[in-house]
Amino acid sequence: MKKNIKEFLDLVKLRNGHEPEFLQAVEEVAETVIPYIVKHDIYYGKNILLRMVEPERLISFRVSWVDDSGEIQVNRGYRIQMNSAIGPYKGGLRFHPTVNASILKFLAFEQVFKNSLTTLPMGGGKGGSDFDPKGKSDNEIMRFCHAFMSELFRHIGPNTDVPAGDIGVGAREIGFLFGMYKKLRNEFTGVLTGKGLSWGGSLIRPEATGYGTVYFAESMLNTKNESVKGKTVVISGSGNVAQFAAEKVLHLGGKVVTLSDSSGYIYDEEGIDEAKLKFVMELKNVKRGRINEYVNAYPNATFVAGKTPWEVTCDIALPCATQNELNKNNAETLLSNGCICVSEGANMPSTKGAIAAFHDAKILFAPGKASNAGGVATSGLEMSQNSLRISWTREEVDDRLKGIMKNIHDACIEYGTEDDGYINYVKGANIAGFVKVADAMLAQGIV
Ligand code: NDP
Ligand code: 2IT
Repeated sequence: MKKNIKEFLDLVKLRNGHEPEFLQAVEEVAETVIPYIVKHDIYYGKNILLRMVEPERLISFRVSWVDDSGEIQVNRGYRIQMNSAIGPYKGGLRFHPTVNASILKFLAFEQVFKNSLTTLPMGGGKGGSDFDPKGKSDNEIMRFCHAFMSELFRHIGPNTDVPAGDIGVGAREIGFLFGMYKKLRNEFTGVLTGKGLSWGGSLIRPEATGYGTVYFAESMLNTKNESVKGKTVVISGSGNVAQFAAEKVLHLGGKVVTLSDSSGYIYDEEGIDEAKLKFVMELKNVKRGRINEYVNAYPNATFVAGKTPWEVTCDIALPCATQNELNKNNAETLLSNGCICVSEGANMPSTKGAIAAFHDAKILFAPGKASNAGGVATSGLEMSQNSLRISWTREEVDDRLKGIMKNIHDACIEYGTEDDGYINYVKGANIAGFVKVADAMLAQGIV
């Protein structure tokens, strides 16, 4: 078995040696999926995983735009169309200076498995740009988004590829992107998700990733006759996912004590209640400020510069910022402080060493492709509503989201339960996600 995995990874490394994040994501999948393939004749010898690590299409393009001082700026735009076996490519757009092909390929690869887990008909894709939205005016954001879409529009469509938000791309950016797509195509369609409510958006889509991450934590805790109620929760990030994860923890009776951004974290021992969370949402989404401003409004809280919140004692940790933000040392600190549950809101926030530490300690650990799938699942529900030209109520969408998160949890139990009864959610999510895509690829032949 080890030989099969090594040979496969050696080949992937040979082709993608300069892409560390992509290799990290592939390695995690290969280690759990190859043993499953070897045991199942229908998948064995078909090079399915080798086909899955090669994007169906990788698009890279120039984005030129003019900033407020009249300077011409040039950024690089991408769309990775990874796998369309079970539906149109689907996945977010990330605008962040660190964006490159490795990061987008890891995200697109994860997205294929995640979208499969949602039970909805969506293939996997991801895109974005090395554009940095921080400090840009609304007009600069608009000009950049319009320039970006003036190329992307020819590669996407409601039945081809449906982008959405990710880091640095929220409701404002989706609006500008949609406006340019509609103008160029002269079509009003569901080509993007995360749209505003009056122009095709779905209720609960903004909340869905964070809510889903907490629903998943609750399902994991229930397997141990535990729940979020009364638990102390540490959250990283202060963007879309972190904000609504915090909101759902409060709904379920937990106490949130941290939020963060790339400058550091705030610790509020008294708990970030609904009023304080409202302040954070206004600060981040309207004023576009920094999380350290929290302590000016709430002086009993502290700001810890340059650090991540994993040193704070908690029962539950929800990493909701970015990839590789929680390493082996952080994991060991969480464990020695008594943490019993980690549900990833971000994509691949835990390093390989951190995941091994959680598994060795046999705590509840959910990989992002399972626990943060609520966002893209609700994007799938937005696509359905667009096709039907109707809008479901908040309760209808939330009920469907809860049902999908429960299905994903059940699938992880089915494919991930070890002989000693421990649920390995990484193995469960990888195999369950793989089977559906692999079956579709086999049925469609070598294409
Ligand atoms: P936002 O842009 O809304 O927020 C990102 C947050 O993460 C900010 O607080 C940001 O801080 C912080 N962050 C970003 N980069 C870093 C870094 N290098 N180090 C420390 N903190 C960082 O993004 P989202 O909330 O939408 O996304 C967060 C994560 O969730 C990402 O991993 C994304 O892929 C994932 N995700 C998002 C989904 C969605 O629907 N939006 C769905 C599923 C997963 P700062 O302002 O300082 O950069
Ligand atoms: O990583 C993700 O799942 C997202 N950024 C959401 C993708 C989507 O299409 O809603």
